[in-house]
Amino acid sequence: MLSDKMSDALNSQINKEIFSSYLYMAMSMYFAAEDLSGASSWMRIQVLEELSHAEKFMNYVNERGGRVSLDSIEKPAFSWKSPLDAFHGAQDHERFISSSINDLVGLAREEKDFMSDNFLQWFVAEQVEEEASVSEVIRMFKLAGSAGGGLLMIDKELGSRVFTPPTVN
Ligand code: OFO
Repeated sequence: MLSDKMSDALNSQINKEIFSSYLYMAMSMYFAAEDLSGASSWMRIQVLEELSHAEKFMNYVNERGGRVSLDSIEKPAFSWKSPLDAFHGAQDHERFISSSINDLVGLAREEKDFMSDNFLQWFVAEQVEEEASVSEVIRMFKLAGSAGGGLLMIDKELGSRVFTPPTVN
């Protein structure tokens, strides 16, 4: 059985994961408006990933006899200065999520809740990938600079991303 403290912290993380999907949907719409269909599609896949993260947390809370309590979702930004600025926003957000996962692991250890600690290790590894994939896109945008042709090539590359659902337990 989850402690109240752990249950509250996991519920707060569920809200953060759903906010992540909302933020990336807003970014996807921004890219669509900028005629960058590849970047828009990349972000739509990110939306699905985030929802799968939320689902993983919800399933876990249920499995441990906790109660999922969905809270309201904060309004995300809807416009960015440039494609690079949007991906910098995504990078900042992923760093924030990594630190939130680290705090959850810290709490699980403090409470000697080793089941939660073990469950959270999937997210610790996932955040390495999440941060790396956004950093890779930023690197590509920086290399392309403001050249229109380079931007189109990156957009095409981003459009080739496919969604691979993580195993949801
Ligand atoms: Fe982007 O990893 Fe979940 O929030």
